[in-house]
Amino acid sequence: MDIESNKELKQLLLEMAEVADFLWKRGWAERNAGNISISVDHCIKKPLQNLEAYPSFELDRAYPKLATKHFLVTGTGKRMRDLARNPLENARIIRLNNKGDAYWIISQQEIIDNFQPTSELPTHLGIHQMIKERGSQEKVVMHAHVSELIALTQSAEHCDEDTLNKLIWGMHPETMIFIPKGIGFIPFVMPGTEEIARKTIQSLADHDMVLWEKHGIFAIGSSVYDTFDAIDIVSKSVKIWFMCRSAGIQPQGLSEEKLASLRDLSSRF
Ligand code: 2HA
Ligand code: ZN
Repeated sequence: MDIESNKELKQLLLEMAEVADFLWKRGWAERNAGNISISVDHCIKKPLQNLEAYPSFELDRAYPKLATKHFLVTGTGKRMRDLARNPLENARIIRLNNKGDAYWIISQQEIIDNFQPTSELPTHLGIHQMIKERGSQEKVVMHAHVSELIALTQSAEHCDEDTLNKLIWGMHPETMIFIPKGIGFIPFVMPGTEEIARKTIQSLADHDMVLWEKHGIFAIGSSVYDTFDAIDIVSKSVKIWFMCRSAGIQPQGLSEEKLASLRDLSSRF
């Protein structure tokens, strides 16, 4: 399948590339850090028929809700800065089979360049399946190594959801407005595993994003811009907290009362 001949797909790939550049420039995507997937079924009007011609790969588990679905995914080992400059080489479309337990890479017919989807594919697919199950509209899953957030998880005191969320909400009113369900926290688990995927999905059921101890963040959104913005807002709050601490100021945060009013305001958005 040729991405360039499909206007909508091409647009999504360009948006993914632009946000990859943001991640790189923020310093949240060293080497091959970070990964993005976008549900692109709505762009595929005529699904391919000759799937046998494409490389196929089994998954470790089935994702029945994702059977026959298409995703634009970044590649394992690929750099966000390279994706920004050369999107076609660093992201591909995968299409799951009828059972949702294997996939084809369908945007690289006859190109044997060893492209493999992100090592965090289990978490990406698990989240896309959760989104389908709950019937919500998010299309994008994004992972980045946000330094400020990783730094916080170096302190046992902040490896706790209540402390973490009080901190982020307290630094700026818009954090509560845009991230009202807060951040879920997952104590260290090996990356790329089914275990981390399962825990992330559980945690996303009642949070806006999930922080992996000493590793990074996973967020979802309706577009790559939305998803990036959510991460950016949280990062801003944590930066303010660190700035205060570096200047010897103990940040006061917003009171419970003010946070409750902001929560009310957020529910009206
Ligand atoms: O894509 O960030 O967690 C590389 C990673 C793995
Ligand atoms: Zn990572």
